[in-house]
Amino acid sequence: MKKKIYKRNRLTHIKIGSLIAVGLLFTVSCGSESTRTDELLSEQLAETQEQIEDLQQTIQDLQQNTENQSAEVEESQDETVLEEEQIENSDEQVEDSQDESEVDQIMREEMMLLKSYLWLENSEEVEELQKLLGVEADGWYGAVTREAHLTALEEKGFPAGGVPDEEPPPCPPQDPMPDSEAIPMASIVLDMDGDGNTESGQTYYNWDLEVFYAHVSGSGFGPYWVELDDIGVAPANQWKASFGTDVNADNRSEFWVRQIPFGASTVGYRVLIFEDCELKIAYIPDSNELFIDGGTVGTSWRIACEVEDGAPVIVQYEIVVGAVEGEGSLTGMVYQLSSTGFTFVTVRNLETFEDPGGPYGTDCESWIHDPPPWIES
Ligand SMILES: [Ca+2]
Ligand SMILES: [Ca+2]
Repeated sequence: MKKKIYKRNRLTHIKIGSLIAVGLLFTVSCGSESTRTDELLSEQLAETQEQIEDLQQTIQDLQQNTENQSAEVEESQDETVLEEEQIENSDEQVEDSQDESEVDQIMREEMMLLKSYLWLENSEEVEELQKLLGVEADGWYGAVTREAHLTALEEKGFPAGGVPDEEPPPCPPQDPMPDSEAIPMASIVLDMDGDGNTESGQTYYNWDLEVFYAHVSGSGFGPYWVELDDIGVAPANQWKASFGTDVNADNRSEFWVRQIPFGASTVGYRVLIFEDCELKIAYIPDSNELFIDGGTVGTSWRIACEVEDGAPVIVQYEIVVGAVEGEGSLTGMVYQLSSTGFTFVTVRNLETFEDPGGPYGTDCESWIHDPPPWIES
């Protein structure tokens, strides 16, 4: 546009130049004519001057227009630049706010993943987590959610500290125990399922069936019971709730019941555990024997809670005093408690094991009721 205006101006200048030249030539060539001719020339000159003035005015007008147009062009260019800048700025703002909301979203999601949840928790937080994980959003934290949660955490390299341990479904209560009479002895405190809530352990006897039972019940637990086999020969055998332990340090109590009388100056014990929603007898492997404590001067037994290769174990010692010093024997059967009962670990004897001299069982015992009689306080 500027170029066009410039061209037009140049043309105008050339035209004016030509007119002035013609006028001057005319004046020079006609200088010596008569007065009439002078008048005529004057008229022509005036006319020419007028034309020149008109042309000058035209030039001025044109220049003015050009300036105005340039100014307008610049102005509009400025406006365009301004508009472009504004557009850029608003683009940046949009991008900024998009970035911010994306960062917020990512942070929210990561917080959701890292949050701690409870097993079988039912909450809006779980529902949000499930939506994020892309599993059915029913609001319950169960096995499917846990699996997806673990995978998501692993993908991001996040710790899985907030993922709850998978727990078996709550145990249904057992059918009622046959109508039985509680053995008159104080019940003992246990936590058979390790949930932190204590249960009460007790023994019962059914006169019609002539059967003893061990029975455990508590808030949100059971009741559960198990028949105690009668291994004694004397009809007066009685099973009594004795004490609770956690010999394998899994926070789940073992329920010790003793048979009285078991024999002269000895006491026999059964150990009960709670596994797979059942109260069970933890037997000595391949045996119906009881754990025995006590004895005579010649032969005695000790039950000890000890450590074997770093693992808590129960050791059943049998100590035989020989007629002559040095002829005695000491044998310790080492058992480890597992979910199915006791498993045999090893045998200790005086060749492989130095007699600690008693009292035994001071390494790993965790008695949560009265200390057993062989622990000297
Ligand atoms: Ca409990
Ligand atoms: Ca235990």
